[in-house]
Amino acid sequence: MEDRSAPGALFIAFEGVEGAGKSTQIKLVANELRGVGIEPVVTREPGGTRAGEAIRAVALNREIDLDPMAELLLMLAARSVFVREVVRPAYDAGRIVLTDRYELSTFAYQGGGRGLSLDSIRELNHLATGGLRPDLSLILDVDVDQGRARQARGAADRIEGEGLDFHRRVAQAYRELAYSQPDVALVDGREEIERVFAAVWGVLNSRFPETFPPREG
Ligand code: T5A
Repeated sequence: MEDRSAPGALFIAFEGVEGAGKSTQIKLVANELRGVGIEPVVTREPGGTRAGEAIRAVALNREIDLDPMAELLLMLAARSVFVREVVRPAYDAGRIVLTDRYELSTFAYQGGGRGLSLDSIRELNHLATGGLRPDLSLILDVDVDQGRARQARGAADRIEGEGLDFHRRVAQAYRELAYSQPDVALVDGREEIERVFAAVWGVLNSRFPETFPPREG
């Protein structure tokens, strides 16, 4: 991140394919933080703001056709508002922000999945975020089939409804991102929920021990 504004501030993004367990792990991390007296800001992308939720409704609506560039620009429009209204104020106030998806989703889905140029995504993402990057992106790595099987039955949204090849390219892009950047960690998300949580907390504890103390037991 470019400018650390307040002591204690942290911005952590949870990433992964559909049904990887991001929301589940965010809830567990938030509860554990509350147990040590910290109330985190829990949010998601696309969404987290009024404009962002409206953009999400369009971007994920399977009745609406979007070409890959239009999809990218919608994600980034939502992100621009998200940074300005949610992340930046919380960060400046020294809060811990836990978000379900952020910029790696764009590299994985619009880059790996849709095949858009990573350089263009990087440039446009920088414009949308003003360079605000997570302190850590934590990717929950699961097999695409396993993630899809975990999701509630019901109508898939526009992106969930893409074919297996698309989702495999997304998963592969995530793995490549994990090995190319030091502020990205890959956690095996295939285990049962409590074991994944132990691994997630272990990563957080090793990176930010003052905020995420060792768990008892
Ligand atoms: N998108 C987003 C882009 O294309 N580009 C972008 O830039 C951005 C920001 C957003 C969509 O937008 C796309 C990507 C997405 O397609 P979403 O709602 O965030 O949509 O994405 P999903 O991944 O579809 O959300 P899910 O809620 O399905 O997945 P989660 O949060 O990863 O999974 P979770 O925690 O809700 O768990 C799903 C189910 O599995 C169980 C849970 O209890 C739940 O029932 N579960 C487990 N079961 C067994 N073992 C475990 N370890 C489990 N962990 C969770």
